[in-house]
Amino acid sequence: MATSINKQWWKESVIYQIYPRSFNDSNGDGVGDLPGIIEKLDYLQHLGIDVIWLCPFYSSPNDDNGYDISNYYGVLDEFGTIEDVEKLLEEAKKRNIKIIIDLVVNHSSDEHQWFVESRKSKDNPYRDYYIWHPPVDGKAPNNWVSFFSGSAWQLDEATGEYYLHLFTKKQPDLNWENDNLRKEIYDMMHFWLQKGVAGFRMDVIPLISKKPNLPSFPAGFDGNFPEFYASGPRVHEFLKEMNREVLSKYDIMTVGEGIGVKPEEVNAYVGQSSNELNMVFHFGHMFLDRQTDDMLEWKQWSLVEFKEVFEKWEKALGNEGWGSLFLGNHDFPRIVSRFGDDETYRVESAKLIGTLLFTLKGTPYIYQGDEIGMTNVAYENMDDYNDVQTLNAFKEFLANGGSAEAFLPKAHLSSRDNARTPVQWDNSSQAGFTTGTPWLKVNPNHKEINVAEAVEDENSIFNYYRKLIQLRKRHEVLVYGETEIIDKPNTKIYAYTRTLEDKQVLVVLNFNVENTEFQLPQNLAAKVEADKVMLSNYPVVPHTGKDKLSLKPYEGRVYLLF
Ligand code: TEU
Ligand code: CA
Repeated sequence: MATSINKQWWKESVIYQIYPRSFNDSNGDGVGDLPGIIEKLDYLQHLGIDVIWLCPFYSSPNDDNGYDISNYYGVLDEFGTIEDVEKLLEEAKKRNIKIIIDLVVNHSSDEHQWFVESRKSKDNPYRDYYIWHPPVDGKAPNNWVSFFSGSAWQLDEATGEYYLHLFTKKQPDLNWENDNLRKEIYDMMHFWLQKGVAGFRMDVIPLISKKPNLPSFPAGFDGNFPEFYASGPRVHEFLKEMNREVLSKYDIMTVGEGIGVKPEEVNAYVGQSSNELNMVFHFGHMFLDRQTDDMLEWKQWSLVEFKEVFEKWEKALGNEGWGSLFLGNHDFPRIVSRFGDDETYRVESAKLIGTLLFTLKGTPYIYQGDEIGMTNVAYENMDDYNDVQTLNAFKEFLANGGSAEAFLPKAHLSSRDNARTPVQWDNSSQAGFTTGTPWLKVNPNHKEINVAEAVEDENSIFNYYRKLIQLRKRHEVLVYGETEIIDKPNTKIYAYTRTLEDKQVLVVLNFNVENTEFQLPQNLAAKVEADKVMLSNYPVVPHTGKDKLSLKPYEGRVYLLF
C-alpha cells in the first residue's frame, strides 16, 4: 500500500546557518559582513546546501549581537547596506540557494524608535507596544528572571514603572496584545518577503504571548523558566493571524525557535492543519548536558536519553508535522566538542555526528564551521569573551564570591562564544577571516582546521558532508522514511532504520571511543553485507556475514538494505 506523503521543498532541503559577524570579513574591519557572504556563495554551492538561514543583519546597538534590533528595515552599517542584501539574494538565486532571515519580534532594542517613544510617558501612543508595570510593594512586579541573569524587570526613571525584558535590559519585550504593533510587524515581514527572502527563522516565537496578569513562578518551581514563559494563551491565535495575513501569501518556509515547546503540543505549532509554522527547533537534546536553572552549568549527558528525545519528537510530529534537525547553532558549544571528541577522534566523531544529522527524519540545519569540524575555544582571559550571556553570568558569579579562575572552565565548556569564533578559511594568521583584527579572537587551531585544507582533502569532514548531502538527495527514504530505533538501551551505539515503502536504510553509529560490537537483530543481519555500505567514516571492512558488527572508535555506517 502506497502511503501518501506530503512532499515539500523545505522538507527536502539542507539548510546552512550563517552568523554574519563571524562568517567572512570583506573589508578588513574585523567584522564579518554581507559582501563577505557573497564571496563565499560558491563554497556553499559546492557543499550542496539549498537554503541559507541568515542571522540578524539589521540595525542594532549589538548588546546581544543583533538580536536587539533598533530598526527592522535597516541594515547594520558594519554589515553593509540594503543594496548588499539585494545583491546577496540575487547572487544566491543564481546558485539556486534560497535565503531565510531571522525574525526577532519577541523583543526589540531599547534604542528602537518605538521604545524611545514608549518610555517617554504613560500616555505616549507607543506606551502599549511594550509591557509596563508599576512597582509592587516598591519592587519588581513578579519574580521572573531573565535568560541572561538577574530579574526580568527594569525600573525606568522617566515614569517610575518597570518594563519586562526576558533577555537583556536592552531587549524590552514587545506587547503582542497590541493590535497596531502586530500590524507593524506583519508589514515589515511583507517588506522582506517582497525583496525575495524565502521565509523566516523566528526567534523565541513561543514567548510572544505572556501569561495573563504575569504571575510569579509558583512555589516549588523547578527552574525551567523557558517552559514557564512559553506557549501563552494567545500564541496560536497570533501565529494563525500572522499566517493568514502574511505567510500564506508566499511560497516560503518558516521555522520557529521552539524554546519551551513540549512534544505533546508541537503540532499545534507545525501541524498541517494548524496553519501556523512549518517547523520548530526542539531543544530537548540541547539541554541534556545543562542544569535546568543554569544554562552555563554542565552535567554529564547520556546517549540513551539523547535517542529518547529524538524518538519522542518524531512520534509526536507523526505525519501531521515535520521536524527540524540541529545539533548546534550560535547559542551552543561546538557539536564535535560537545557530542564527540575534539582531540584524537575529531575527524571521525565529526563525521559520525554529521551522519546523525543527515539521516534522521527532519530537515537538517548545518551551523557554519561544523562542516569542517570547528571546535570550542578556550580563551585564557575573561576579557576575550564577548557574549552577553557569558558576561552577565560571570558578573553574577563574581558578585557571589566567585573568581575568574573558577569561571573560566564553565566558559570553556558552555559559552556561546565557542560557536562564534571566526570561520576558519585558511591557515593564515587570522584564519583568512579578516586582514584586520577580528572582533572575537580566532581559534588557534585554524592552522590545522580550515576550509582551504578541507576542500582539498578527499577524506575531510567537509567532503564527507558533501557525500551525506548527496546521499540524502538521491534517496527519498532518507528524507521521508520512518525511523525505528534498534536496541534503544544500548549506551554506546545509536542504531536505527529508516523505512519508506520497500526501501530501507540502516544507520549504525558508535558514540564511543572504544572498539565496540553491535549485535544485529535477526531480520536485519540477513540483509547486511559489506557491499551495502553507502557511506562510512572508516574504510569499509568486508562483513563476515555474522550477525555482529565490529565498529571502531566513533565509527558510523549507513547501509542500503534493498
Ligand atoms: O535564543 C533564545 C535562547 O533560547 C537562548 O537564550 C538559549 O537559551 C541560550 O542561548 C542557551 O545558552 C535566541 C537567539 O538564538 C539568541 O542568540 C538570542 O540571544 C536570544 O534569542 C534573544 O534574542
Ligand atoms: Ca567587515
